Amino acid sequence: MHFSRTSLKRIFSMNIGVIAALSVILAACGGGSSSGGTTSTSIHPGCTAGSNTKLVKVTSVHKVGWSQNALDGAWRFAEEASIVQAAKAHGFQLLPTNANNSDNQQVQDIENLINDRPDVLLVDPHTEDAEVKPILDARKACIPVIVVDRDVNESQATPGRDFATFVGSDFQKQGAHAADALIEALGGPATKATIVELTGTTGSSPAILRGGGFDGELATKAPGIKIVAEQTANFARATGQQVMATLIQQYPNIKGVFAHNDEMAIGAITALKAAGKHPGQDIKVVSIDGTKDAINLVLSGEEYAVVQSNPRLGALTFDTLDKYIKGEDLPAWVVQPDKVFKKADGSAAAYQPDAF
Ligand code: GYE
Repeated sequence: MHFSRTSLKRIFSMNIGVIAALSVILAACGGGSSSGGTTSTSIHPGCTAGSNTKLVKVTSVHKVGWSQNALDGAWRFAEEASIVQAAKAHGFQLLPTNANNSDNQQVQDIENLINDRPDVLLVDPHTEDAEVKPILDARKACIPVIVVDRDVNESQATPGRDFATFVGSDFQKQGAHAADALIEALGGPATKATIVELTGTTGSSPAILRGGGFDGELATKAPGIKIVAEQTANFARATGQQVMATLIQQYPNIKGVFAHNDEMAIGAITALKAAGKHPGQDIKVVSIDGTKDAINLVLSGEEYAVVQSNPRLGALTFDTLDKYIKGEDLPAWVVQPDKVFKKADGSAAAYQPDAF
């Protein structure tokens, strides 16, 4: 198509006119940040800027913002696929972001998503405190938030007010189950032994709660089993291997390892073998998640047990969103139930085909 200079100019000035008219309409609707009674999809009817999330009426959803904290391993890939699939099944447009394990990046991602005016925002916070502010900003912009997988610090952001609800696992219970499995592996509650704990990303809700659940259960059920070192390996396999390589030199007599996730346990097992140990025989290893790699180590006997942390949160999250749209009362926490997988009782073999 070919336009003369003058016709181009006319089209241009016509568009300016349309844009100006649209801006007036948007401004009259409360356009960006405040006041209720609007027909715009960006501001939900009846929402006053900064009001209680419960009062944000979302009658129809088209655009869903999704702030993922990282895409760095089997667990996160499985979670991402599950969210993408569930959004598609609902016919929603998903706006995905990936913060690459950076709090600064995730804060920026959430602020950018707020500017995209989604109808609802899903956030999987990297750590408990850092993403509080942008979540509160979303509420102020009348965009309801569902916190998924990792929780936000609930003393700073309250479910049912600042965000709709939290959908995720009971990390504290996972930690307690891991302790029970390790106690069993080491010979029962009367055992005397030393162990080490590889912790997840510092300040993240799974690291805080898995650590608390494990340490508490161990201290009450088997006080003769002592944790001689607790060190972070950031939920990462390579870091788990490095940290374990150092720890096994410092503490050559340990009898057990608890890793906050499978990736770190797999790295630790590699390091233990390189140091001449025989995981499954002289050192018992327990971790959390349920990846295929870890379940295979349970089946080969190198890991004693894996506590499940189900990453397939998509269906539960979008069912929760459906309830929110219908105006149903949501609990403060929608719990994703988890199991424990061991070789001895056949549970690891039964689960293996479904592992991620
Ligand atoms: O255990 C780990 C991932 O937040 C529960 O994050 C999740 C944890 C999971 O990096 O593998």
